[in-house]
Amino acid sequence: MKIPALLMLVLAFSACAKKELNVSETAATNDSTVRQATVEAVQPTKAEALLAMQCYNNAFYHQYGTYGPSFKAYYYSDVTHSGRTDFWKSAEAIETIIDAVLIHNDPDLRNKMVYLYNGMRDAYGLLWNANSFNDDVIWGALMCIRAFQITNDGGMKDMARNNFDMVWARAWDNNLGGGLWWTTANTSKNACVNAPAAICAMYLYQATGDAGYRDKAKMIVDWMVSKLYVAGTGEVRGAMNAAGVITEGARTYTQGTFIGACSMLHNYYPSANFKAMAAKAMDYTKNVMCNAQGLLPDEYDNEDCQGFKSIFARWACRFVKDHGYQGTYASWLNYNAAEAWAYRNSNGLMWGQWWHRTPDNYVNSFETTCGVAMMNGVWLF
Ligand code: 7K2
Repeated sequence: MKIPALLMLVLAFSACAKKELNVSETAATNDSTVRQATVEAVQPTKAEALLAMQCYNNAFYHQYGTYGPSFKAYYYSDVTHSGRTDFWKSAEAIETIIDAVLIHNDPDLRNKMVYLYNGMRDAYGLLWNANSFNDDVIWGALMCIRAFQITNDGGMKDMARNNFDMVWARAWDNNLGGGLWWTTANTSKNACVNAPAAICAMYLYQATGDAGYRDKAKMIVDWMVSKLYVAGTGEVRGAMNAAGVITEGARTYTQGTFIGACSMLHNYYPSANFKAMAAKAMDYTKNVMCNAQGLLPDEYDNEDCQGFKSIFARWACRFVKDHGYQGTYASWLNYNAAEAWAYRNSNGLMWGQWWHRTPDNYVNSFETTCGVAMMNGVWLF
């Protein structure tokens, strides 16, 4: 029997609603009680991981017209639909739907992924050289090359390649021994451009066969190891300024993207230390950045930080899968997925504070990528 699309939508929407909590609502007033009480949170199923993505789309996805023979779409920045999510957050929200497409192979999600990509082309054009943030351009290029891996659409590959090349040309130099500048002002070299650029370059190498991209990835990570990575602890620091002074510490996304880059480089340079450094960076995140129960931090410093955990989840889970680290890290990552889902709101949205209930009326679309990426990420391994 064919279920009408509208009915499907209604079913999906109503299923987003949170059915039960593992702790009483009153316990949510006492943080320490909640943290203790929810260690037993029930592991979300794969169907729930798909549902989480669908709830996200119900809240934020907006299709706004045709794009050639296809359609274009964007994610709203928040539940009030006050406007379009900005460039880099859009790229990361699309990375989140890419994660879900890879897990579920769901045709509706795949279509939405393509329409969202079209929406980026529609809003920002093909070459993003007007954007002075090299990190933004790299997040966009990374999204494109990952979408290409699913669709084999040459336009996606070209967009990734041309934008990566543009950043490389304007941002790499030998000041500080190498590394990409964060913006065109050339004031600091940050993890948030270098590590995702290394991942993007490895995917470009795989997509084009051009070994120059693999070489660039290695140069970037070697530079990060020399300047931003702390060998004794596994911390991946955020930035070094033009005077060579470290100006930012670790974030979950500096850890996650470094882990992702090392994880890929290991396959081509197995005798180097890449896999061990990735594991060390995982350990730092788990043992130093998480709370006593292993819950990832809230990262509410500013609005850019609120979605960092989705980036961590993506690359940490892939590392676990690709290098067989389930025995070491699966229960920790599963715990985070379970906690995020346990505290979803009545629309099935998960904020960044995975230790108490998401309010029904307060959520932005970047922050809420985190739980979705975490829940889908754990189904990779
Ligand atoms: O300082 C960098 C980075 O190292 C740090 O982790 C984050 C969060 O802030 C910036 S990156 C954020 C920028 C990305 N491009 C668009 C800008 O509007 C945004 O500030 O503190």
